[in-house]
Amino acid sequence: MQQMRHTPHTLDAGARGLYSTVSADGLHTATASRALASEFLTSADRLDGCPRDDVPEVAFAGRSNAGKSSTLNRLTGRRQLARVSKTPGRTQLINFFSVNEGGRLVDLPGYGYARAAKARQQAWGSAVDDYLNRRENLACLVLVMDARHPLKPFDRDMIRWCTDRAMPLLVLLNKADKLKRNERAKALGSVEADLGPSAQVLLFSAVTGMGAVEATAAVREHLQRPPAQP
Ligand SMILES: Nc1nc2c(ncn2[C@@H]2O[C@H](COP(=O)(O)OP(=O)(O)OP(=O)(O)O)[C@@H](O)[C@H]2O)c(=O)[nH]1
Ligand SMILES: [Mg+2]
Repeated sequence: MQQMRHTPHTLDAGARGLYSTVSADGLHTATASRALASEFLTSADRLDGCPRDDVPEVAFAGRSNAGKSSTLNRLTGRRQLARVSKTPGRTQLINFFSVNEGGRLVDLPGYGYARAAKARQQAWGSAVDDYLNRRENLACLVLVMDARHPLKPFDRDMIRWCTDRAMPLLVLLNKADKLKRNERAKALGSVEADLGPSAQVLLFSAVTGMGAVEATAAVREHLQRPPAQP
């Protein structure tokens, strides 16, 4: 098993923002919402390149450009841990990050990146499909959607995939900073009504930190649990 490093690192303004949103209700909340300090571990372009051990993983899936890598950075308190880009298709490999307190975060390539060559798109797609269908380490899927354009066909496929396997699902309506207050409430209400009680749905912004305390606590809980049985 790969040794996890406990390298000290500096929290950036994002992580401090995460702390400052913790109110006075005590140490427990502060611990549960602390950023998930992490280090890059490795990348894989297919399933057999993934780490071989039984460390639980929480994977970030979603359409290209939805903000998966930005979300991972927000939750780890490190602005540049996973690579972010305005151009869709930035993340092209399955990227693994070791969480210092245990578990791993996995940044998946996005779906629906039209400008990539078809053959490459299919190669990424099959690596992600294999990861989702065969990776026994997977403990929870975080589905990142653009709050302005939720529940596209790919998102629905992912939700169905989770429901069919009883895979824990956390849905983040990212880029909520781009919505007005009433639009946020509407987006949250309609996605919650659509999904029912099987998934936790949060308004989120990787940029402002909205929803980060709740999302961090949810992810942390899944990282501490053994992976679901296949
Ligand atoms: N306003 C706003 N922009 C965001 C937010 N999250 C991400 N972005 C921007 O959206 C773009 C895509 O972000 P990424 O994190 O690279 O998206 P991704 O889902 O990892 O994309 P792929 O790796 O291509 O699949 C970047 O320009 C980010 O700065 C957010 O919460 N609010
Ligand atoms: Mg990415």
